[in-house]
Amino acid sequence: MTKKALITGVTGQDGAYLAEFLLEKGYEVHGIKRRTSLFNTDRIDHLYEGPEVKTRRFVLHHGDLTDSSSLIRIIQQVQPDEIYNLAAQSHVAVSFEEPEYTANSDALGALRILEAIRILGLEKQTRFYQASTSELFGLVQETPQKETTPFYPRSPYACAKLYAYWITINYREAYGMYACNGILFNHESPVRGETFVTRKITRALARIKLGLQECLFLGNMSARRDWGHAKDYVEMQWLMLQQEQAEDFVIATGVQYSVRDFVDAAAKELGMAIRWDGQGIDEKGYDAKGKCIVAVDARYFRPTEVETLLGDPSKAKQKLGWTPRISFAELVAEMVREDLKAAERDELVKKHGYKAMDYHE
Ligand code: NDP
Ligand code: GDR
Repeated sequence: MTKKALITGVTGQDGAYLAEFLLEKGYEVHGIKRRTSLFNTDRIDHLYEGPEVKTRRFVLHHGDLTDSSSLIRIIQQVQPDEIYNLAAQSHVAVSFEEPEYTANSDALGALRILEAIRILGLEKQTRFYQASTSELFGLVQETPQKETTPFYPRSPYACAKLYAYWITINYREAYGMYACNGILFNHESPVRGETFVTRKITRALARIKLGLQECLFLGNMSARRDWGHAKDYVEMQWLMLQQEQAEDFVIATGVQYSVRDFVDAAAKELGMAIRWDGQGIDEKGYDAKGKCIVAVDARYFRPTEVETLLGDPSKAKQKLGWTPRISFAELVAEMVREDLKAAERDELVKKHGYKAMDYHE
């Protein structure tokens, strides 16, 4: 029997990698996307199989985590073996500006799916994965962080995800559902959203190199993160749903770098040496000609910051046999390579007198 998976947040970074991974495994994959005024399926367009509905193994449904009716309808129609709840307002800084919406989608969204499973009587049939986060550790109480480390959320995003984490465990214990949390540390890729710091850096430096942009403005460059590759991490999401018993796992590389280290690594990949000057809010980076190409902009500081995160993935290694394959250096190199290609395309467009695509944060 072909297994059926339902992915919320299929148009996002992880959703796209997971859909591709599950299709390769032979699954029928259903994805929930929300209605948008512009196309937002760039990351999954390559998975589209043509108009013949009967033979398609990749199917999209319109729905929204803030709309129970759509979730119940889709789950009833698909009767999935596995649900991966990846949809979220996932930007920590934005959550300070939209705290109520973030709670609605990220906290109550998980509850709505769990309730839909229960209302439809699928508790024993449908396995549930919740995209939990290292942001739960926030103001860290122990280093490195593992499954038993106490949480201390530091943003409306992390507070919402804390509710989703516990409601997943509660439904597992109350109703015997196979429901689990993957506590994932930061993971990136060439299709990472452009406003997360890694992608912002690789995209901006590539454009600066080609003269399409003057300067890269960042917030807290001392923040330290445990960065992995999204492609590695979605495999673990699947593995977590293939165990005999549902359990929660930390997924991380066990290695930590600062934002500034990431800038240096990306610049090196592009053959751009950066000379640093100052500290904290004065910090600036200059190129070989003495031109300032990286500077701090206080607009990107957060009201409460997560300064440092470092994961201990021992449990996942031992019980899931999971280890990350792609190194930090390979991740940076791949992201830089893809953003340089995109910048070259923009350069060509500009050379022919057209306005290149741009975005504003
Ligand atoms: P993205 O921001 O790239 O993708 C989020 C997805 O959720 C998009 O498809 C988005 O749709 C969708 N979405 C947002 N709000 C709603 C809503 N109300 N209803 C339906 N869909 C919605 O996130 P990632 O792929 O990076 O992350 C996946 C999940 O993992 C998220 O829950 C995130 O919080 C969590 N996580 C991510 C980590 C990371 O480092 N990447 C680490 C730990 C946890 P649209 O395309 O329309 O915006
Ligand atoms: P994070 O990722 O908040 O860890 O959440 P992000 O890349 O946004 O920030 C990482 C660190 O870099 C600092 N920073 C900046 N961040 C952004 N976005 N833009 C800047 O200009 C900038 N300058 C410095 C931040 O302050 C922070 O310390 C991500 C998301 O994917 C979440 O959904 C997920 O749960 C966590 O990772 C694990």
